[in-house]
Amino acid sequence: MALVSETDPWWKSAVVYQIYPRSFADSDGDGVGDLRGAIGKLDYLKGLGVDVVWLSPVYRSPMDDNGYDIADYRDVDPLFGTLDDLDELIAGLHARGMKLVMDLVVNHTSDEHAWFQESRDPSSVKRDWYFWRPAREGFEPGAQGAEPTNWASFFGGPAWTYDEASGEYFLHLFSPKQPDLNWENPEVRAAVYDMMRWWVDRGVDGFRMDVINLISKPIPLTDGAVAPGQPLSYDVSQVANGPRMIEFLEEMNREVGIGERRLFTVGEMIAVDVDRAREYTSQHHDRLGMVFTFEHVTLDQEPGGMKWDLKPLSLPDLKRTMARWQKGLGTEGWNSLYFENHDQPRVVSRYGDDSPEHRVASAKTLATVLHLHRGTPYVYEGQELGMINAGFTTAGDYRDIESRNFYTIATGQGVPAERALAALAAKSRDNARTPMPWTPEGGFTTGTPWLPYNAAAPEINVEAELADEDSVYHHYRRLIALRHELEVVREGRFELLLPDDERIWAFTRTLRDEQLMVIANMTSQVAGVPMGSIPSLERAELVLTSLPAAADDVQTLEPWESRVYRIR
Ligand code: TEU
Repeated sequence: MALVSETDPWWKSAVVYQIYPRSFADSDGDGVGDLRGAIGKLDYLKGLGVDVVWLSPVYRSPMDDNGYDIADYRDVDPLFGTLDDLDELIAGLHARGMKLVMDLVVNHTSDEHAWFQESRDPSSVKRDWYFWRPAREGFEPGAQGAEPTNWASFFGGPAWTYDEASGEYFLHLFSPKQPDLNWENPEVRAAVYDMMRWWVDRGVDGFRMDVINLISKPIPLTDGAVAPGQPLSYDVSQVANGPRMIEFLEEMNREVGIGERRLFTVGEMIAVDVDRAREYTSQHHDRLGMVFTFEHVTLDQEPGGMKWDLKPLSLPDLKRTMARWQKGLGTEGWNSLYFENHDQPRVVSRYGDDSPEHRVASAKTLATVLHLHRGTPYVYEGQELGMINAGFTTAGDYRDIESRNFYTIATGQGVPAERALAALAAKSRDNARTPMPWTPEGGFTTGTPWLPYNAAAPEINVEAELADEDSVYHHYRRLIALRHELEVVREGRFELLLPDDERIWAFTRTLRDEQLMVIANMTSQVAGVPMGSIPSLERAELVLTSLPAAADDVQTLEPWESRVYRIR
């Protein structure tokens, strides 16, 4: 007899917490976070109530991209600790009823991985494990424009690097130290599945799959569309969602036993639309549990402009985009719900108001709307504190490869330094990577942190927020508890209200005869609610609010006030 829980994926009621290990907790005073640091914080995570920890890469790596360049998939980098520490982390999580999801970075390896080292030799059996190609026809190898295709790397410059020793180029969609694996080769796939099984046997509960829809490439590799005035093609659709994506995902599922073992999977996907995401996450197939889309985090980006050209967010755009995903994935697929991760700026600075006056209320209200959508919510370390952007002002403050390359390339092309710095201040990945402030003094390390603390750490830190019942932290704790408690949060049908309203974000979630209504003022001014357009609140019970005390009626909302009503 099938148990109910076997047909209902367990992650539907789960909340995921992302640890970016470098910035989470440092146990040995070298200024870089590590596994023993994380082990020391498990009770903190349990207290917040999260079910799953997604651990960003801790594998052996030269750290060109902070570990997203892996040199050995089966070992822990000494910077972070040892395999024994990782085993202890897994055991510590399991003992507290939490699970561990590892980051799986298999679109590329590090150029220092043994596979790539072997592949450098043209006569090696591993030559075909990566994409080696001769110069463009009619071009001298190594000459300008001789790259096999016109693709740009996501981190700037061409996606091909010339290797003089063999006279050929290798493909790297990210840094030259991150060569792309050739998934067309069955040996590559077998090696990846074998490694995944090895981790599952070690006790991990699933995988967050880095840029997974880039693994199937359009063969043959050909030029992409070029925007006017651009030397290279930034046409992501050219390289994403290749023809064998579904086949590879299903094969991986079978070979690793993902469905059978009820493993958690989330695929990070650049350039995925709702229809494709529904195919990838369909409950009728064993492909992916859910995907990370980028649509709702590119709405403040000027399309076709310079990378990170800023555009003010339109609230109706954000609401409608999220609603389209809610409807589009429907009951067949499943959504991931996120505003932050290690690549995105802090949401309270981005879509909220990080001034001392409105920070707490806007952080809570952004959390409320996100967590009460249908899907699996993600909390990125520090988001539960309402942490704000780093506030860096000089190019030298940035450590991230993408940020540093961006600055060099933009200013090299004549973009004024102030404009490039303004873009970095808003969008740099380092905004999310400042060390986790555990105490007013910092408390992340006894040494010098690899990246400075946020200047707001004396006010925004774990110690202060644990002690304050009205803090952003306690609001997150309540939201997480609400999801565990109420079936309607997990399963309820989503309906957006007031789609065109520029100030109010309102929606309902409905399951059988139970309804939740979420209503939020997304501005720093008092806002009126058009009462005729929302369900009657006569039999409504207020279950959560962003303000310590809410007024009786909902006609007027304070700045960034949000309320959750339960109607039965
Ligand atoms: O991110 C993929 C990715 O697309 C990001 O580079 C993103 O587009 C960019 O940072 C937004 O400005 C994943 C990882 O999350 C990221 O940390 C890695 O650098 C990247 O893949 C390569 O592994």
